[in-house]
Amino acid sequence: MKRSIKTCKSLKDLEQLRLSLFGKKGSFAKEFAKMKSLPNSEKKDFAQKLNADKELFLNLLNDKKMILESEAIEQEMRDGSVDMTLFDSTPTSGALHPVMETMDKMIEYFVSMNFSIEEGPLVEDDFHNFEALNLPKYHPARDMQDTFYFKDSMLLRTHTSPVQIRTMLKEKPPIRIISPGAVFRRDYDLTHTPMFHQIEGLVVDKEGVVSFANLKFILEDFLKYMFGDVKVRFRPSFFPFTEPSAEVDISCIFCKGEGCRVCSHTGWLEILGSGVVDPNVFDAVGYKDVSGYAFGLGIERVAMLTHKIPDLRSLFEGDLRLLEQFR
Ligand code: 2NM
Repeated sequence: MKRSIKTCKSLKDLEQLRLSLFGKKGSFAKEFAKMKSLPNSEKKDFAQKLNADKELFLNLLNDKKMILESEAIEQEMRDGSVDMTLFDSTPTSGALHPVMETMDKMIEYFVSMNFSIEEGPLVEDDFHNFEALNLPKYHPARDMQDTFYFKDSMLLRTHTSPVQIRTMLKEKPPIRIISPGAVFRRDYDLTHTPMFHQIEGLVVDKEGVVSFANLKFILEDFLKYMFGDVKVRFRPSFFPFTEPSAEVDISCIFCKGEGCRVCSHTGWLEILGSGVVDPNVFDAVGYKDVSGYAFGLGIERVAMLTHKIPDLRSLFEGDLRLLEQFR
């Protein structure tokens, strides 16, 4: 019986054992009943022995009950807790981030037009990011860029134009490239994040081969590929690295040019910067008797317009509820 109590596995079984010992028809009831038929001289000894046994078994039962109860509580806690290391085998499909999807679509267009893709370092030096782009030190146009600087005039590139400079330094014309990638500026508000993505393009050939007319054709065709049936407008502008320069607008894709809040009631959305490459840029890379055009645009802005994403910052919060909408 002692052994049965010690090896008992559940509170229910233990209760059965208790009843078989201490129930109305249990062993102890039967033993105590025997007392009546004993001679008086033996009663005392018998009762003492029986009481000692009773004490012993009550203790055994109690101890075992406490052990089983605490085991039951531990089991309950284990069952109720979540095992973070368990593998969830429910299949889920990922989604391309809208910025990358938009970038891919842009790259697809330019690759189909025979442009090659060039990439370069995110950490640049002053020469490739500014100096070679007709932005000499203390030029007021550098105020246009709020730059993240490291020591020794190293910096996070503020545009992907240094990739164009690197390409021209290592290759001879003709050049026909795009440079997609991340760029960095010290800006943070509703419409600016310190990191965003750009695609820039550069076409260079012998003097007179590429002209503003080629630039105009490619950009009009590109914008119709990206936005569908839109009107395209070239507006004179200024960039240190191009002359002449133009900003390129499309008719507002929300109000079809009628005027709405997105286009600030102008009917137009500004998408691109572009121009004919300034001779100073070619001088900086040692190119002679060439002409070319270049352009650049921000990818987030296009992704926001085509997907109607109202807040730029939501693109960088890593919230799955945004991504799930693009599966
Ligand atoms: C823009 C607008 C206009 C540009 C110029 C060059 C380079 F390296 F050829 F000089 N790369 N990108 C350029 C020109 C970029 O972005 C708004």
